[in-house]
Amino acid sequence: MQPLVMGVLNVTPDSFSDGGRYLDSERALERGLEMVQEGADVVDVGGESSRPGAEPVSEAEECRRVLPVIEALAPHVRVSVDTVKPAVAEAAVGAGATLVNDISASLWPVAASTGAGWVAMHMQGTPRTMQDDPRYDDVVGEIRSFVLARARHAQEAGVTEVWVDPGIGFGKTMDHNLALLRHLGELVAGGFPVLVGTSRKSFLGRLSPTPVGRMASVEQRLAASLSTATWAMLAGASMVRVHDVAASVQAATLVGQTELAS
Ligand code: HH2
Repeated sequence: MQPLVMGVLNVTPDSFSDGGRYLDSERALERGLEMVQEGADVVDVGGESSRPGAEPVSEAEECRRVLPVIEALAPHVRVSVDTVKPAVAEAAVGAGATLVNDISASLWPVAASTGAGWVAMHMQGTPRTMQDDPRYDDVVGEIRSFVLARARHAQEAGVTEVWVDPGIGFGKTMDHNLALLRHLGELVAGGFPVLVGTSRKSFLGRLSPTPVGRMASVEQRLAASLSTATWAMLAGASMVRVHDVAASVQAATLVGQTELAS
């Protein structure tokens, strides 16, 4: 089956890639509708940045940012809410979101009580400190066990649509991220649909060819973002979370077509 594309829409002043661009609801809605035109299957609306070192925001402020955008977008496309706060997730589902994208992997009770789908993502530590010194004995095995255990738990609690996500960049070094991509098939074999988000992340800035010693800017990470998204889809990911929707939809279509070819 053709993998799905989830477009990122951050209604925040400080997200690492699109921070400040869509803080205004009108502009956020415009970008959301543009993503629909570009072929996004899901638009993921977030009101709190999770970039390394990001400051938390209050529940009221997060709701103020995301709810009007979710309400306006929901008639046009499937909407997910990117939050770690139960009250925000609940309000977002009330406003029309049908998927809770949860980087804390703890909100399954909200999904169970509202009937929404749920994404369980792995993160080591919290956004403030997660990149300080992440360590694992067996990064692939530990993350696989963690997300699959949470996913089974959610299923037992009555959540009918459960996704798992290795959490690229969330308490992971470059080597950890690459190992997770290399061995993604092991997570896919766990039996839950897999979501992967590599889009424009900083480890790609270090891989993209630029003058020695320089990081590629977020705008210079399209090729690496697309390559890693395509890698993930070929390894069996059922959805990729991306900023560059139009290009990623082309890649997803290509992957879908190659699967049909004999
Ligand atoms: N990455 C980010 C945020 N949410 N959710 C899932 N399921 N998987 C991810 O890899 C993921 C995520 C970070 O990216 P972004 O939203 O662009 O930036 P910020 O956290 O600064 O708002």
